[in-house]
Amino acid sequence: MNNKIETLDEFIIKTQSSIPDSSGSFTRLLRNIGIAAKIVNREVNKAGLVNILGVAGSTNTTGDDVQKLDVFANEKFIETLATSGEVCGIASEENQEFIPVTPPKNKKPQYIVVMDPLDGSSNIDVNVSVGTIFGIYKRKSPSDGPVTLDDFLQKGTDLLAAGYVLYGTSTLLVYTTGHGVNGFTLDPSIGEFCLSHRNIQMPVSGNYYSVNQGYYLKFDLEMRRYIDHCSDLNLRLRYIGSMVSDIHRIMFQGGIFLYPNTRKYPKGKLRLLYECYPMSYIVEQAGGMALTCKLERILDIELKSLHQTSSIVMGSKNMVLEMKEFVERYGAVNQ
Ligand code: P6P
Repeated sequence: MNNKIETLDEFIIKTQSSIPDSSGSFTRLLRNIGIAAKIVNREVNKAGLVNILGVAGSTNTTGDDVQKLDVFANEKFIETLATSGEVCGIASEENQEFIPVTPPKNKKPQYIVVMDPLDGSSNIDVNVSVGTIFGIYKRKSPSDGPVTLDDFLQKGTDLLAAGYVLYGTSTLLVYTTGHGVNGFTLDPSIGEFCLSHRNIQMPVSGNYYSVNQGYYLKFDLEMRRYIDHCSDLNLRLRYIGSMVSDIHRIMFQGGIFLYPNTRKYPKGKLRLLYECYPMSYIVEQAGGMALTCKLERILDIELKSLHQTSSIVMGSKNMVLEMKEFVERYGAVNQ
């Protein structure tokens, strides 16, 4: 029985051959994301002890109150990514505009990082799990020029890698480069993310559905009918208010996550670039599905603006296909 610990760094180096033209840059970038996650984890774990709880007094692109830990996480990820020397630009939920990164001398960084540095931050003050979501693209503009908005307006199918960090009962980093999904658990005693969940495969069905029931009456008919069906089947409703946490459960136990459009969010609430695309890439790589409530594949949707939102239904393949039947039967899409 091989019980040798395999660290994230070792795993990245071992699998870097699967990354096109990997000159070590991609490896260094992923390792820096792991470093930033460890720094944020340290603060998340002691948030109750030091004065970084509570609202920072500003709001982000969706009008959510920005919590101090949001600001800390955003700053740490930007700082760590920028000093990696591998990133030419960053887009963050916390920043209205993209952030160009000045390259080190004699380097022409090729990678763009999009991120939600602290997803579900309304949970921070009540000690409920939160997460980080990230995606990595290759720049499209010439590498000797400035990074442009077009470098960020790429579809989900153009992602090179996507991952999330879950700051929960333990801290996990889960990511894909298009060759399956692997999970790494942080071992605080050695300060390393260690391979703990190899080649994660999502169950094709499950007993959980995850939706904000409070908006039920504001969903379209077909969504309400499908949610009624989940209830009729006595499925268990689990909704944490942090997409990373809700999807992480589904990755292992199966189930379906829904954030449909409502009157308040007619185009959906969740952000395509740094929430829906990366999480959908991971879900598909684990054998699941991710669609809009109008049955478009999330990864295929054209991105027209940095903070564009979308409705989303994602999770176990058979459950998403069943939801699709309800949309076809009750949805305005057929009228
Ligand atoms: P609501 C967190 O703010 C988030 O972006 C996702 O992580 C989460 O699934 C959703 O919004 C929760 O939104 O409207 O149910 O509070």
